[in-house]
Amino acid sequence: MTTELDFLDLDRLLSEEERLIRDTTRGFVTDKVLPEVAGWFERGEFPRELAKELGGLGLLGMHLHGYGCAGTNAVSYGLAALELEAGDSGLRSFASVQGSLAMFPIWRYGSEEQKQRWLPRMAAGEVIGCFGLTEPDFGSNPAGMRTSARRDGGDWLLNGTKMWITNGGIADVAVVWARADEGVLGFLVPTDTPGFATRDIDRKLSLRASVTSELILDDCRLPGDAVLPEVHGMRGPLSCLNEARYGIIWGAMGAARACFASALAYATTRVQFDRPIGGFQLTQQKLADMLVELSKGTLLALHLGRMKDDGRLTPEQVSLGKLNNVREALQIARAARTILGANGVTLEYPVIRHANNLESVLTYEGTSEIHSLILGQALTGLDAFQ
Ligand code: TGC
Ligand code: FAD
Repeated sequence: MTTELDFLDLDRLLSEEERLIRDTTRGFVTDKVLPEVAGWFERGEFPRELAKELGGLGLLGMHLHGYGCAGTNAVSYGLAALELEAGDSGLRSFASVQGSLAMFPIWRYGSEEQKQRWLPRMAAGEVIGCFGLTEPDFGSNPAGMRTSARRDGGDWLLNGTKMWITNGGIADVAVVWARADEGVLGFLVPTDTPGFATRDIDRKLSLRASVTSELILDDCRLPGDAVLPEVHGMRGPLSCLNEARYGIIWGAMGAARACFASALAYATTRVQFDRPIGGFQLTQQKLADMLVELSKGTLLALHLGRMKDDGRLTPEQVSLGKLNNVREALQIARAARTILGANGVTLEYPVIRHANNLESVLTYEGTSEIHSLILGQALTGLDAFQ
């Protein structure tokens, strides 16, 4: 990586193993993703075969231990998320949902039989998972969910609709959160179960290289052992979000780095008024601001990663990281877009794709407003959610 892209020499803060994982992921993105991703984005597709390739590299559920998972530290998981998102936020989303939102709840709250049944094939990318929490009427406030689970003899019957579910239409198993008499429970729903259906959300202008779907549960009958036995209440789904939000803190800096690199290269070669546009002070101001925020955000991600590896990272600290890094990544993408002028609005360059993707990243996994309120509550002790 050139000095401009690692201005603070953060490379020196990484172990040899962490660098190896980062470089392997970067190589995969360079060889297999970058040549194709504009086409995937344009056609609105996520090639399913990528799942097995990511699995083969050990990138799915990589920070989980046992059951075929790589068992890396949190910093390595973050570095991989950064490199995947430097390719496209849709690719990082796939890995986040698979590893942190579908595999993590099974690993953390599942029975031994559930872990054995699902995790090794999910780590290999042979089985794809999704995470159904959001509903049409309950996004920022998932505690209001209407999807219900009721007992019917030894079985469970699930009814309801989940909305905006990444990987929904390509999933083999859905982790569905539903309200039961005992409180909110998590269910493992094989997607070929009668009463389960999906409908992909079309006409999406952001995160296009990712499948986003509605999940429909219509008297979906599940055996008694489909429930995750080790958790009930909103703590279940919200704790999974910590894992995925942590990956986004890193991932957003990948999208930002790609935009910065593109703008820097363009600024030194594009000539107007007889000189490279990088020679104008206004362009230099933009590049300097981008560099400052990229460097600070990456340093923040690394600090939070080291805290996670020490077992000291709190959900509120994750909120700080997600709020800052996604917001700044979006600013970097928008500034980069202006430097590229008209070329900045085409798929010939990665910038508008990243900028559009980051609009979704700003909203999912807790909007920037929700993370501000989480921090406000931590500071004042006062809940301003309602
Ligand atoms: P609240 O009453 O505060 O808490 C209920 C219970 O949950 C516990 N808890 C947490 N536990 C672990 N980690 C967290 N981050 C937690 N937040 C809360 C809490 O301790 C309590 O436990 P217990 O045992 O005492 O019952 O919860 P609330 O319902 O008032 O919610 C607060 C709020 C607004 C912060 C929460 O609802 C929230 O975070 N809303 C945002 C929703 C969201 O982020 N949805 C994401 C859906 S998934 C997604 O977007 C995937 S995109 C992935 C991709 O494509 O990459
Ligand atoms: P709303 O909650 O309706 O919010 C609308 C606006 O109101 C936002 O600006 C919000 O910040 C603001 N607002 C809401 N409440 C307050 C408040 N108390 N104070 C101030 N402002 C407030 N969900 C899943 O479960 N699984 C997935 O895999 C998944 N993947 C997604 C993929 C994509 C591409 C997208 C776009 C979303 C995905 N989501 C997923 C859903 C995502 O988590 C929600 O969109 C998000 O939580 C926000 O919910 P909402 O869209 O209903 O917005």
